Formats: sequence, C-alpha cells, structure tokens
Amino acid sequence: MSRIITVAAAQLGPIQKTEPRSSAVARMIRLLERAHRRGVELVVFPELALTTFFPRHYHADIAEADHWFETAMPSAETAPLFEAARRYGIGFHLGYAELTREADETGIVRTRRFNTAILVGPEGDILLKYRKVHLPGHAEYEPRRTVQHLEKRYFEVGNLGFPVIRAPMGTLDGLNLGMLICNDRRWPEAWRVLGLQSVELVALGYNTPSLNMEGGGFEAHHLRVFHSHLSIQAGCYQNACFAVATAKAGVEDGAELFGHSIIVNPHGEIIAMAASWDDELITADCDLDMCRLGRTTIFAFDRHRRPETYRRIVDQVGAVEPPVWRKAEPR
Ligand code: CDT
Repeated sequence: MSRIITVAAAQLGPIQKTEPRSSAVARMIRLLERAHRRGVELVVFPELALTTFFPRHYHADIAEADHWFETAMPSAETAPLFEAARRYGIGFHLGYAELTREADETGIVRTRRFNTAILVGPEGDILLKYRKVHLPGHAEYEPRRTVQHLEKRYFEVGNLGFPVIRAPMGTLDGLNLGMLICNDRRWPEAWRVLGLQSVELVALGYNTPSLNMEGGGFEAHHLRVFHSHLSIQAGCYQNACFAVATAKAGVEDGAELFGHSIIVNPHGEIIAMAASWDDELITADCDLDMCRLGRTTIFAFDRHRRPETYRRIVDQVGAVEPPVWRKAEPR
C-alpha cells in the first residue's frame, strides 16, 4: 500500500511590530481551516511565526526583548491554534522564540533563549522540538546596516542536535520527520545528519530578507531566491526526502522578506510554490515511497559513504589554505 501524505506550507505575509500574537494566531487558524478543506494532514508554519522577525530590532539590554519570547507552549495565546488543529486532526510545525530556565552544559540553571520549532501531532501532543543550530547575523549593533540581523545576540546555538522522529500523521502510522530552521537549510551537514536518520520529510520555516546586508557586495534579488531553492532542492535530492519550506513574506517593519515558499520532492523538484507575499496555503500530495529510489541506489549510504575520509567535517570549522604546489627538484 502506498504511503501518501497531503502536506501544506502555510506562508504568512508580514507581521508588523505592533501586531499582537492573537492576530497572528487568528491568521494561522484561517490557514488551518483552508488546509482542512483541502484534506491536508500536516501544515508547516514559518520560523518565528507568532511575531515580527524581531532580531532586526536592537535592544541594548537583551532582557528588554523577552516580550518577543514564549515561556510556555501552548500558551494562552497559542492554545486556540492547538485546539483548531486537534479539531481538524491536522499536525503542524510551528517556529517561535523560546525562553526557558534550564541547566547549561556546566549544570548551572539559567535563563536561556532559543530559536525553536515544534512538531505537534494531530491529537495536539508536542512530538518533537528542535532548536536552531546555524544562527546567522551578528551580536552587536552594526551602524552600517540599514536593517540589523541580531540572531547571534538574542539566541544561543541549539542544543538538541538534529532529531528525527517517526510520527503518526494523518492516515500514516509513521512519517520520519525532521526539522531545520531558516539558515540551517544552507548547510549540507545539517541535511545529512537528518538523512542518516532516514528522514522522509523535512519541515522548515524561514524569514529571509530580500537584501543581503552582510557587506560582501551586491547580490541580486533573484539570486537570493535561487540560493534558497537550490539549497532545499539539493538537500532533498541528496538525502532522498521531501521538504516543506515555509516563508514569512512581504514588507515587515519596512524590511522586505522574499517569500517563495516551496514543497520539494526527493528528486529535488519543486512540486508547489507560493505566488504571493501574503498569507497563502500551498499543498502537495507526497508519496513517501518516492524516498526509496534515492536511498537504495545512488544515495544508499550504507554502501557508498566513506566517513573515514570526512574527518575535516567535524574537526574543522573555518577553511584552511591548501599546500602550495611546487615543481619537484630534478634528481
Ligand atoms: N532567519 C534566517 O536565518 N535568515 C537567514 C538570512 C540571514 S542574513 C544575515 C537565511 O539564511 O535565510
């Protein structure tokens, strides 16, 4: 019997700084209702879906930004989303800023802040949590930038690894689901760690500015979208999985986010793409048996991987210069 799941990327248009969580949640519930009418079983919402992308706003005292964070999930404000999803029997993926008090690696209990995503099952249980590993941007205010990107200021590097879980979803008794958050999608290492856990579907949300403010020179708008799609398509092909990649889109607090949410199959093909910069639901039927071809042939990891030659991947962070070639002295 084939294993088909109907999934959706629930793209959100901009959430302005003044828009309350209750309004963002109401918009998400409207998308869930639309998803229900289309027979969707799993909905993926964007990164930091409950508020504006607040890392563009600088606070000298980090605690002043705590009002952007969630201390409980579900909370009073997000409970209606959980209730709606349970009513429709739809699972969902939600990105949010997480504020928690927990022990660090030295055992000291302290306040910690993460860029987090959860997978919620069709009965409303939280099945999996992931905390973003690849945090882009900078930690201090940069006057040369017209838009700040302060993820390194507000978040710690995620400490949960890249988990995959076999989750009950829709009519399936199990779907191997993993998560990435935004910038993670550009790192093949992250995809491969998911691939090594037989991931079948990667849920990922993103907030990507249309302008590269990193100071490395001009990057055309179409290349920003191209590189996002290229990374997701390559990740799916090389790990024989589907991805549902959902954007927050449009002009938010005066800064443009490029949208272009997509659903990708294990061949690396885009099978659905958002056309607006607004709240928009795109859907696809994903036959999970399609994952088998890649993982039993060209990407049969057990037969073809050579980890003994990959040492640098885990031992080294930055690139080193190669040795200079020199013509051998005549003997
Ligand atoms: N949210 C996020 O991770 N955005 C990054 C852009 C960072 S530019 C400093 C991305 O890779 O899409």
